[in-house]
Amino acid sequence: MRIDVLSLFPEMYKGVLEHSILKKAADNGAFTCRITDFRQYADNKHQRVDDYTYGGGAGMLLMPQPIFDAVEAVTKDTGTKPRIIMMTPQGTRYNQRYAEELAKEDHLIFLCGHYEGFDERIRQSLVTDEISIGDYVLTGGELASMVVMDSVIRLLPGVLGNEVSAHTDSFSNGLLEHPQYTRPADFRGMKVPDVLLSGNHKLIEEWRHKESLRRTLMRRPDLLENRILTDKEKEWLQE
Ligand code: 6GU
Repeated sequence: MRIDVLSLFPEMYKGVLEHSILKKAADNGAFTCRITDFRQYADNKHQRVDDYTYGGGAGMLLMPQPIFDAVEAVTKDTGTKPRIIMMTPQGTRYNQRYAEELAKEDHLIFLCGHYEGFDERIRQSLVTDEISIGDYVLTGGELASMVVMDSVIRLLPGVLGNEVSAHTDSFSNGLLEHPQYTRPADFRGMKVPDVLLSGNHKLIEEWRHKESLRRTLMRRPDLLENRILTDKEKEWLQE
């Protein structure tokens, strides 16, 4: 996967892409990431990228020209059609399903504003997706784009060493993760449930599934609203 980020603060991405799983994924060629400061595409003498809003009012808006030109520059010579993603609190609320959809793409371009909003023509004629990462306001789209990038990159083939972990973790089956334990079996009198020590894999799977369902019901009942329950799951919820 190819990832391009257009941001006025490219330094913010330092560190995030250079550690742990993301670094390993980049080193292994699972993705390439290029951060572009779109100020360099401003065609005016002072390299301005924003201007006052028509009609008046407080605040500045990012102008179309530098962003259109920057997108044209990063898409030239790439045969494929990119997803052009505007990071904005007005966007579609991001979730795991969205991450899975983006992970199938060849090329993602993130547009990040800071302080300012975007001229509406960027939305209308350039952008394919508008994404918000939740119902709160950040100072800019950079952190939000890093959240999206992280969640997409970990789904790319070969990135998670243990392939099952991407499929069994929270949300991929629509449920929260079940409780987990490591050694010792008894820590200060707090014991690991017997079933997990039983060696009976069928019973263990059933216990985990049931605990996932129970935890989801207690903490995030909203996740069950749009999920079709199996007969077995309905039975468990009756208990
Ligand atoms: Cl994508 N941007 C900003 N500025 N704030 C946000 C957001 C994005 N998602 C949630 N809050």
